[in-house]
Amino acid sequence: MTSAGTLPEDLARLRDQLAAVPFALDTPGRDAAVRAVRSVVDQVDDHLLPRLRDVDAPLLVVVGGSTGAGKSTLVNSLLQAEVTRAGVLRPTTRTPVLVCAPADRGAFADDRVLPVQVQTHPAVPEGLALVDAPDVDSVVEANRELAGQLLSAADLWVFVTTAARYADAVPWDLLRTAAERGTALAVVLDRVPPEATREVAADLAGMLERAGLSQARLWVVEERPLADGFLPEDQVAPLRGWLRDLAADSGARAEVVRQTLVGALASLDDRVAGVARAVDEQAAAASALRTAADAAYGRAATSVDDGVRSGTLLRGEVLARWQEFVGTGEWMRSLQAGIGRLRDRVTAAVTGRATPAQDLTGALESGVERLLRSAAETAAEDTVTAWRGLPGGAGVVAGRERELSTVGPAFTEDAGRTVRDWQGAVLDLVRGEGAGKRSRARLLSWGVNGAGAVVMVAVFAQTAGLSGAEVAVAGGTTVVGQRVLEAVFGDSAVRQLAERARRDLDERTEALLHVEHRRFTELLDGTAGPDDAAALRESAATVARARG
Ligand SMILES: Nc1nc2c(ncn2[C@@H]2O[C@H](COP(=O)(O)OP(=O)(O)O)[C@@H](O)[C@H]2O)c(=O)[nH]1
Ligand SMILES: [Mg+2]
Repeated sequence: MTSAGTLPEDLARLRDQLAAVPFALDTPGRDAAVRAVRSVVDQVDDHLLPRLRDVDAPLLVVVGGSTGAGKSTLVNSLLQAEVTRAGVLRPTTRTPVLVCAPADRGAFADDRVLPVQVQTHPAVPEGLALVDAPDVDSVVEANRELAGQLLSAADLWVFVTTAARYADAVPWDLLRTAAERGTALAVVLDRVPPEATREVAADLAGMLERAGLSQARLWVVEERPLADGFLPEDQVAPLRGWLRDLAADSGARAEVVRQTLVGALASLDDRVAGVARAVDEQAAAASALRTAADAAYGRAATSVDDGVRSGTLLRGEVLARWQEFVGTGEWMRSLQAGIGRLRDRVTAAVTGRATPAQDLTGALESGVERLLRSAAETAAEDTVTAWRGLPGGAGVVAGRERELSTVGPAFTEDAGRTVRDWQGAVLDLVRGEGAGKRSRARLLSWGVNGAGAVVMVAVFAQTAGLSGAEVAVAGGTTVVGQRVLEAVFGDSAVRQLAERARRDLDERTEALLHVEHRRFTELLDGTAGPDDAAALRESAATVARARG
C-alpha cells in the first residue's frame, strides 16, 4: 500500500463504475455478474473504504456459521450478557447485532453502512467489535445474503460450526473463499459431544488443512447443559482470552487488519475481471441484436426497392386505372391537342368526380402503401424471430411480442402520409420543372395531375426496365396512341423527373422504415458497451497499482 492517498479514491471510482454498469440483457453470465458487482460494491463500502480511511478503527469480528450452530449463544457467553437473542427463532427480519465497547461507539456511528443494530457493552474489550451474523445457510435468501455481506465486511471471521454440520457444503464454499482471499479466520467447533471431541476435532483440522486453512485457530466447545443460557465458563474462556489479547495488542490487531485487507484488495482483480467479461458479453449481445435488426430493416428497404423495380406495381388496379387514364382517348387527344390542362380542370370542377389521373394516382398510392406495409411487417417479424434466438434477445422481446411482431401503431398513418407527400412532391417537381424551358410548357400542357401521373408511372416502368412501348401497350390504346406514349416516356424531361422522383421515394421509404427500425434499437439504448468494460479494466488496473 504505497500510495494510500489515492487508493480510497481509486477504489471509490471503481465501485461507482461497477454499480453503474447496466446489465440490461439476460445473457448467460448476467446473474453471476450482478451478484459479483453487489458483493464487490458491498465489500468496498462495508470493509475496504472504512478500513483504509481508519486503519486503527476497532477490529470487526463477525461470528458466522450454520443455523443453530450456537452463534448467538457463543456471543452472549463471551460477554456473559444477553446482547443478542439465542434460540431457534423464525428467521424473519431480525437485524443482526453489533456489540462494541462504549468507548468505540463512535467508530460505528455513521461511517460504516452495515445493516446492523449497534449496541455497546462494557464486557467488550476496546478495539474490537462482535457481530452476531445471520445463518449462512438460512432458508431465507435475504438472510444468507446479509450473512455473506457481513462476512465480507469482517476483519476477522469467527466461523461457528457443529459436530453435526461441519462438513456441510455452504459453509465450506465460504471457507474456501476465505482461504483464497487470505481472510483472517478462527473456527469454533461447537456443540461437540464430549466423547467425540478428539475424533471430530481431528477430522475438521484435517479438512481445514486440506483447504489451505491450517493457519486458522480452531476452538472446540463441548455440548453441555447451558447455565442461564450461557455456555460453561471453561468452554468459552479460552476463546474470550484470545479475543481480549488480540484487542489489547495493537500490533497483532494491525496484522489481522492488514492480512484481511490485502487479501480483499487482491481478490478484486479476478472479481472485476469476471464482471468485465460479463460486460463484454452484454456489449456483444447488444451488438448482435442491433445487427439482426439492421439486417431485417436493410432487407425491407431492398424489398421495397425490388417491388418498385419489378414493375409489379403496374399490374392489377393500377393497370386498370392506367388503361382508363390513357384508354379513353381523352388524355391522348388532349396530349395531341395540348388541352389537357383545361380538361383536367373542367372535369374535376364540373363533375366533382375524380379525374382518371386522380384515380390512377390513388391506385398507385395504395399499391406503394401495400408494398411498404408488407416490407415493414416482414422486417418486424424477422427481427422478433432473430432476437428470440440470440443471447439476451428473448428477454427484451418478452411481454412485447404482439406489439413488436407487426408494424408500429403510427405506421398506417405514416405510410399513407409518406406516399401522399411523395406524390405531392412529384407534382411539385412537375410544376417546377425547368421554368422557361420548352419541356415545362409541354409537360404542363398535359395538366399537372396528368403529367404527375405519367411521371409516377414512369418511375415504376423505367426502374422495371419497361420500354415506353410496353407501357403504351399496357395502356391498350391505338397504334397512334402508342406512338404518342412512346414519345412521352422517351422524353428526357419525363425520364429525368422519374429518376428524381424515384430517389425521393427511396429517401422517404428509408425515413419511414427508420421509425419502424427504431422501435427495436431503442430497446437496446442504455445497454452496456465495450467502453464500460474498458473503463472497469482501467479502474481495476489503477486500483491494483495504487495498492502496490
Ligand atoms: N445444551 C446446549 N444448547 C446449546 C448450546 N449452544 C446452543 N444451544 C442451543 O441451541 C439453540 C440454537 O443456538 P443459537 O445460539 O441460537 O444458535 P445460532 O442459530 O447459531 O445463533 C438454542 O436453543 C441454544 O440454547 C450448547 O452448547 N449446549
Ligand atoms: Mg442466532
